Amino acid sequence: MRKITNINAGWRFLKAAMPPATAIHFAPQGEAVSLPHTWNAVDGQDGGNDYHRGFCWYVRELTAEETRGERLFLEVNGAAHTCHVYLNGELLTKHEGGYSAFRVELTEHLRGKNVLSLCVSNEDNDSVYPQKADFTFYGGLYRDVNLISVPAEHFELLKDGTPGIKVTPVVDLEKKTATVRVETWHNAESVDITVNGETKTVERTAEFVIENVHLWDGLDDPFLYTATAKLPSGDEVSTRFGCRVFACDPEKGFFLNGRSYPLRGVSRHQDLKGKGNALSYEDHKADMAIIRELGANTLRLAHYQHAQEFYDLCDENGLVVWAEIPYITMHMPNGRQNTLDQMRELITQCYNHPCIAVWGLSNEITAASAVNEDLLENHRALNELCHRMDKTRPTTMADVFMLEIDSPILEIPDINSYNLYFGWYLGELEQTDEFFDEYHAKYPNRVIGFSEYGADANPAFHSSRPEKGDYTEEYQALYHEHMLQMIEARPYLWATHVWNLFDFAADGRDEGGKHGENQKGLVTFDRSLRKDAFWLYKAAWNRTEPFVHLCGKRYENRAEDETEIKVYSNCGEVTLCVDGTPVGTVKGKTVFRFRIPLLGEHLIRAEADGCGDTMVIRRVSEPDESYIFNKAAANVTNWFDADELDPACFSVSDTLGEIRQHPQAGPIVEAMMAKGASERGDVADAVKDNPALQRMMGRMTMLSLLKQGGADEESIKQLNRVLQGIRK
Ligand code: GCB
Repeated sequence: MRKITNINAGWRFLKAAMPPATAIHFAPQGEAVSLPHTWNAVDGQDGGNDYHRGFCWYVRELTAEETRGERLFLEVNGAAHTCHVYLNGELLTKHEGGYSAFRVELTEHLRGKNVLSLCVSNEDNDSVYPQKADFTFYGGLYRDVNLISVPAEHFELLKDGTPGIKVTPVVDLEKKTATVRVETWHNAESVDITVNGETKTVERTAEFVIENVHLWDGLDDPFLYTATAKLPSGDEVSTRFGCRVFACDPEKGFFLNGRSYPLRGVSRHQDLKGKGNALSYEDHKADMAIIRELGANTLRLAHYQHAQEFYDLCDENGLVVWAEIPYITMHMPNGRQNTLDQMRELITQCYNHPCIAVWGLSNEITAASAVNEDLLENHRALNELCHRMDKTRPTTMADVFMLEIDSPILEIPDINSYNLYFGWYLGELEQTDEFFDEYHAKYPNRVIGFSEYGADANPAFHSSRPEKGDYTEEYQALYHEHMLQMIEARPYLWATHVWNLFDFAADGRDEGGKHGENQKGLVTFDRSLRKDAFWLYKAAWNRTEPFVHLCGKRYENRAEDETEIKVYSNCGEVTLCVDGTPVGTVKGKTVFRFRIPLLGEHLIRAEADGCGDTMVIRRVSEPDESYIFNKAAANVTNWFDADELDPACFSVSDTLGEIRQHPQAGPIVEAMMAKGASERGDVADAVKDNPALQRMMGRMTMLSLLKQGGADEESIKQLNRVLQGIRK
């Protein structure tokens, strides 16, 4: 019989590099910790990019009861990022890669008294991914650690953390049948495999046919079967599986079980405020509840292998998943083997999950690396590995916006996706639309998706004239309103994923009024607050629970005579009441806009289909400064909008592209750009040498470019005065 003993409790933690014998010696003085544990729960979330990246030790004595059994294996579900396992001071194995599980056999090395010590490191190096990205690379033993005791005859445990059983269902939608191939790995002569009440005794592999198959049908009906395999010794493994057909069409997008099923959802990191990546099962479940409430039908589980419990939750809840390894931002010539190892482990450990639709090879890998032969080779090797290990799922890649659409790297994965941040980091919102239109026109036979998009918002900041870079809740909402429409108008996009469902730790960031956080989440890092943009997507995606949401609840003090009241709802008609009196009803879809005069303090209520939402706002005489993050930028906008511009002449509201073509105005902005470039060194070189970036900048207004470059109010005014003197 197989016995699994969880050993999360009772560890001693030492935050220092030292030889194994020293670690054992000092262990009693170490901090008593229980797993899951990370040593970066605080310093990895508070900004400064100064969290501890180094070697730490976890030491634990194993009891006689825990070590009982014929053969004993240690299972580590997540040791970030490199782990050396010692038993009684003897090195048993080394594992590289912080997000996948591994096992090691202890049997031959057990003594009377047994001390397990794990040296875990998140130190930087040039061969284990990830090394460059914004999210915090927490170090720790942050997922379960178990002992598995099995009889001499048992299922394979070591190879890439295999579950020992692999299930491949192939569905015939017309006949309503599934042919289910079950492969097993073990050291016995035969195995009994059971699927759907039928048992077959075979050497290793059996095939079953399920008639009238009950499909795994996404959110509507994520039905799961179970396959069980048992050896004569009594060792048993089982896995759930789902029968479904995924398909992608370059024109029509994604299909589930033969019907159109546009994948619309969000990305998620495994981390939480105050806990780092050391999440409990309850935390995972709480995240899933928010995802279900939102109504997303797909998740990109970025940027690494997530916990098995979470893929299980996706199976059970019918989410279609993009799974990936942390081959991210920067290609490392010494890292090829690590990418292959991590991908092998991902596919071996996750193959049976029906939720997974695609394997992601890399993320924005050309952001800090050139497309050279080594990088291409690495991608080809990964792609071949995926195809060899899994004949049923396509590969994909998340491309960075400045990667040329005719780059040879795009030909490697089966389907593609772009991360685009027009309207946030660079450019205007509409450039996203143009990008996809151009791509689709040029490559009508390629499947393309939108793997990341988002804008940061700190829910403390507000504006009635939201704009890029102001970190207001209102700009984030407007950004996503645009993207929602852009996506709805392009059904060919096989999947779209908001970056990100939750704010997350990025210790190197210090922006938008917070240290150490990426604030592109629709929900705050501690999950306590849903930003307005959350309700936008809920209105568009959640079809089961009617609701109305008043936007701008946190924007209480408004210095204006008239104000916009915006409502997000999945109902078809919304009525607005001010101080108890109905003032209007709007019919529509998702976004409902009203304008009302502001006289003093008002009680605002929106109603639809028996649901309601209420807020209080008030008129104030001066803008509430606490709502403004970037006061300098806000001044520029106010000044600029108030100014009278002569439309017959150039101004900073024209695009760089238009101004550049004019014989008199062109050289002026070129000179200004050259001066800026000489002050910015290598960044400017990257821009100069990148034609895609140059084209994108050409479409931006001069004002937007200058603000993005941090220009002060005076120099913007100065340039505007000069341009206003030049007739178009
Ligand atoms: C990206 C990365 C993601 C970042 C995101 C951002 O393109 O893939 O890891 O967090 O941009 O917010 O800048």
